Amino acid sequence: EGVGPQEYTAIKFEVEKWSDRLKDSEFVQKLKEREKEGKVFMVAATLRPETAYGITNVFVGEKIEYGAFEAPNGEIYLSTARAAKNMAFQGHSRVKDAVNQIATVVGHDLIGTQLQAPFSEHKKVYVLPMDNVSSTKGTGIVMSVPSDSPDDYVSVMMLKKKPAFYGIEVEWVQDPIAVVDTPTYGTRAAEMVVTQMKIQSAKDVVQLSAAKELVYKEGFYNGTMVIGKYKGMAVQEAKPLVRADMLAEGTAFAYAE
Ligand code: A2H
Repeated sequence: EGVGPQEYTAIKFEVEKWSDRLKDSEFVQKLKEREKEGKVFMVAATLRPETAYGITNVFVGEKIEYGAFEAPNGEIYLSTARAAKNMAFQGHSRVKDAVNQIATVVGHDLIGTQLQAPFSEHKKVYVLPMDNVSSTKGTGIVMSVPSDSPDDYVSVMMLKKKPAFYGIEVEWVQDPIAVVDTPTYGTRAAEMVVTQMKIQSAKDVVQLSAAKELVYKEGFYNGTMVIGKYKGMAVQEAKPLVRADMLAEGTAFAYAE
């Protein structure tokens, strides 16, 4: 882990339709009773909010336990209990109060849930599984940007190859979107580096970590936005502007840990 606190942007994805796996579940029942009090969102923590235009899906860990927590503004957020506690100290959750954990669900049962993603070119995105999601980082929910993240690209590639094996529909895996242009790797930096390094699986952790380093550095320091309000601007300059817009619109909030 790094030295100082990480300043994440916590992006909110409103739940459009729960997975069929949650049909008749106590989880959905409990939320139904509360939904009139506030909309339900899955919350993903990112260090690269300017890549949100390229979100194709959201990842959860199948074995990770998530809770639904009431926020002071009346909205309901899905995250790990650990993150909800951090949010409480930062004014975004009431989980300090035990009564404010509304319901609990395991990641496996969230697969196939449909979410609204107004900031992405794909307005509807699905929840998909990823082995490398950590339960002790961010909210335990990851926004997937396969154009600019080798982790996300490899996971999406594996899901697309064997949808039945992973228990998903192939249509839930949507196409990458060009977000950032880089001098060395073009607009599909993650795909280019993963292909060049012949990375076949998320289990190639050493290679994948080298790919991440290359893609992140090139995208963040040498990249130019090719989409959205800040098209043509350097990524480094666009990042704080996109973040500020999302915070102002209420589609995201600041989250540190
Ligand atoms: B980033 P750091 Cl395009 N488990 O968002 C695993 N990974 C997680 C996570 C968790 N529980 N929570 C967040 N993350 C990912 C976008 C992105 C990210 C791009 C490029 C680089 C990048 C799209 N995924 O991160 O360990 C999230 O992926 C580069 C570091 O706290 C989050 O930002 O430094 C990043 O890891 C946070 O990683």
